[in-house]
Amino acid sequence: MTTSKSIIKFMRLLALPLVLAGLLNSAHALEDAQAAPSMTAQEKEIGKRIYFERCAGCHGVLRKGATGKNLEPSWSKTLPDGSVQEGGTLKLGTPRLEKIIAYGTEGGMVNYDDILSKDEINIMARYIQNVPDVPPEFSLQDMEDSWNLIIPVDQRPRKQLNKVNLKNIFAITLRDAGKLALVDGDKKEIWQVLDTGYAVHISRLSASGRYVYTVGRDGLVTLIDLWYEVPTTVATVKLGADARSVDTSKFKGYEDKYLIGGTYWPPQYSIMEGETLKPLKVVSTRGNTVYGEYHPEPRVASIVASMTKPEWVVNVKETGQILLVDYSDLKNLKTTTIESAKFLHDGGWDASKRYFLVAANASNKVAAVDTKTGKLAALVDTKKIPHPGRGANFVHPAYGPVWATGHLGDAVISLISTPSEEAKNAKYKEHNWKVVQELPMLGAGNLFVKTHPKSTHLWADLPMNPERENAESVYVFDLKDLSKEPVVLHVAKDSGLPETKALRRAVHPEFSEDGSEVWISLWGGKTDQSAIVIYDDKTLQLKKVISDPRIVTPTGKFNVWNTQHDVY
Ligand code: DHE
Repeated sequence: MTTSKSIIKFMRLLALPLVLAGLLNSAHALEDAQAAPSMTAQEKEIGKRIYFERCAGCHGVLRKGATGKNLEPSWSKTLPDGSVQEGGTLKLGTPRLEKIIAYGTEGGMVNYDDILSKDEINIMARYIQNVPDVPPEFSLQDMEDSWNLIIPVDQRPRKQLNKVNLKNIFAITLRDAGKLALVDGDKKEIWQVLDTGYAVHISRLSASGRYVYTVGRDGLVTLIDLWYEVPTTVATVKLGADARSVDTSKFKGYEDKYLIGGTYWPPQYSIMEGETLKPLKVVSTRGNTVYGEYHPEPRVASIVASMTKPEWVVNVKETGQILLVDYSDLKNLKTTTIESAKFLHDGGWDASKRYFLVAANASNKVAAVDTKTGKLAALVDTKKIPHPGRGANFVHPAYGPVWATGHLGDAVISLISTPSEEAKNAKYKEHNWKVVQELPMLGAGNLFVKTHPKSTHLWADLPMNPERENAESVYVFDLKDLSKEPVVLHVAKDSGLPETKALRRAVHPEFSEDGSEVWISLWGGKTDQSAIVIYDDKTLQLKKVISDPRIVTPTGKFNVWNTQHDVY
């Protein structure tokens, strides 16, 4: 299958209408020369909803373009030769826009004719010729108004009231159900399912391992206490209209003290009390890109807590600026701004946890930040659209410590050599920050790779590959002999569930606490039965399938111990 096909499928799934084409235009809106098509209030509401759910991820809320094209009614920009280029959705007009939305384009626009109805396509064609709806800003006061402290700290248990092995609990996103399943990893049974709001994106653990934090695409943060008889939501707060990331304070002396959350809209990060979610501070990320142009909507992508300093690494997508936010004095907040490359997305630590590696995905690069010196350690060129999740660390037989990332846009897994202070690894220094090997995959469309210090395997999914066979399987490389073809495990078939019309994507391998098992989400349609499929890491034999009817559209899984300690 071709790379472009895979990307198109991925973007459709993620509801991002334009791909790769059209990096940010430094365009500004012109006076509309022609009137935008009229719309009823009801049609506008429909357009607004569909735009948020399907388009904003790629084109941005202000429609100035990011990984997708500028979709303002009219824009102009001055080219390097001094000439002025003009464009806009008004120029294209309703019939042409309807065709683009329905059938896609060569430039990467996916077809929506099988996702949206004819009426919805017509509404969207007219909606994007109207001036963008700008959602409201979200202030500290708005956060305070949304804050719900359900159980104050002094009314919570003083010790763990259950006998569950909390280290091996899996927090599993039930994406379209707007819920989180907490699954007992020892018994492989659902412990509790909790409401968490629309499409939780990630779960993270407090430094102590007692609290689970989730954040959803609706900007809602949920704080869950694992010390009760059954997991209990003790506080919630809204960060804004659209969010993807949270992390807690993990530096010695600050354990469980603070939480940081990053939003796509408004473009800002917020700091809260870790145990109550009481809002403390909001900081905008609006500013200039690494090329010096102002960007009004630089969204916060991944965030990670350093264990070396009281700092968070905050990756700002559109500007390519990596912020080191020092939380030791919130009133006199010190921030280091590190230039990297545009379109920062997800990433993880190297084995020493000194360097944070983050994909600048549409720039085809991985940036490495040295959290000890507070400087950029490297910008590594990679194949198309690196997408590491958190990546995977292991010792390569020939090149020493490496960090692995998969690619959404290419059929490889890249292994990047990472520095090590151990004397035995000095011989690998010349390879540091180079791609030392690319492991061939069966196609593009990987999202997550994973390993564990006790494992000799590297697990990789391929959920965005257009071929059913590939998307429903996972690939297991032997770390002792990387020249071997990966073992293919057909997760959908192994689940024993009947085949469905919609693909059931095998996504996000996650290890159990002891590294003996790998859990895979079989992510089916909203009305289909999905499952969690568990393999023995040593034998690669199927161990258990959890196909409870409550398992609706499972995606990310976060093992308490591995997430708490960044084990990957
Ligand atoms: Fe994710 C992590 C953004 C679509 C599952 N995703 C992240 C992070 C970001 C991000 C910024 C890093 C958070 C961090 O570490 O602090 N994801 C986005 C998008 O903008 C995008 C492309 C489109 C969107 O509108 O959200 C997107 N992501 C998806 C999905 O469709 C996935 C596959 C299924 C789902 O649940 O939505 C998905 N993203 C995940 C998962 C992680 C993640 C499971 C955490 C990986 C980990 O191991 O930590």
